[in-house]
Amino acid sequence: MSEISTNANLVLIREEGRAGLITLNNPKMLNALTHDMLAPIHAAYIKWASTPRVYGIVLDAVPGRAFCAGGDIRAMAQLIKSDLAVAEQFFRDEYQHNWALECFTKPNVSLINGFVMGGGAGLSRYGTHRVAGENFVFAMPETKIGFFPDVGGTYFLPRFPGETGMYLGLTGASIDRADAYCTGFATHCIDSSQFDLIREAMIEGSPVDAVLDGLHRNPGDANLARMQPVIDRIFAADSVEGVMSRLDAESGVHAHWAAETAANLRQRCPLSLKVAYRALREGGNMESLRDDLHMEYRLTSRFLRGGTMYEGVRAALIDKDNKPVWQPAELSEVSDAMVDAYFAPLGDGELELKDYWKLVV
Ligand code: QUE
Repeated sequence: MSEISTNANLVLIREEGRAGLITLNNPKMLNALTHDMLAPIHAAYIKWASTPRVYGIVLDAVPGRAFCAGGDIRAMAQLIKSDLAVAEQFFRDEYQHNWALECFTKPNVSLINGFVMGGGAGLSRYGTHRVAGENFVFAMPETKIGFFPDVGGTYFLPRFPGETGMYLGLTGASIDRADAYCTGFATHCIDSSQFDLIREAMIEGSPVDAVLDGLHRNPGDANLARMQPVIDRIFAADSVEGVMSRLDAESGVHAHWAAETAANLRQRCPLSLKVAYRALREGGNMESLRDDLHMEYRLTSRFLRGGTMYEGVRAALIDKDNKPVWQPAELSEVSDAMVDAYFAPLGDGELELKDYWKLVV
């Protein structure tokens, strides 16, 4: 881990009064997470965990389109080709940070007013409070880039109501703050014009629940809640092929939605869909995020070595043709044995999450 002060321009870290304040500051890159950002963020949490003056943490982003769009997968695509060991170390450190956040006991408030996707969800989800501003947009879009919903996505998505997490994890669909509030991803809906008040209250050490509950406003009806009965009926199928055939068979008022959803899924990486489906089911039965991250790291290690991730990033972010050529190209060509191989233990290469009490001394 590098010093808390390195690359301080990409992430601003300071203490004010009773608060530790972290601001993501690379808006041109939609605050996509890099190793250089992650290391000082992690170090700050570890330090503040044992700083009595610090009542709690506020994580936010400079005003712009994004809170955090995910990992810097453009850089990751290059690393896959140049240095696989460094690529793997990024994910190890990211998952270690996710686990540290899950163990962190002080108030830990993310102020989110823009895209929060992938790695950005991992930075915020395990805090105590997630405040959604008016421009909040959440997604776990990794099946679009030949990967899977990681950073504990396979742990928290199955804990969304019914099959809504399976729907979001497979399709990569985006949701607004009313939807995110009904899933529990957002704990409060507060317009960004009020974010200064929240920061000030944290700096004063005012009890966080009373502050946020007082500012929260009803976000209105959630599309996702309205769609949940049909999502539950279709995404409860016991395989991706089962989901597809239920979508294709849908008639009546939801036929148009089902056709669009099926067309969307047919553009996703078939291997990603089958691995994500199984990981979301298994993650839903796990007792701890810790166990889930061990599973996810096995998958990550396999995806880094498979060809799909590079191809997905190429099509979405490098060439921007949005025409990924997936191998295998069809769901029917992704065998159970191929999926099993992704879940197999890594031997000497397993993720080893440090116990939190060994991090915080
Ligand atoms: C799926 C993803 C990501 C994505 C696009 C997808 C993702 C991510 C980015 C991204 C956005 C802006 C950047 C950048 C990366 O796009 O995780 O470097 O400047 O970080 O379809 O998972």
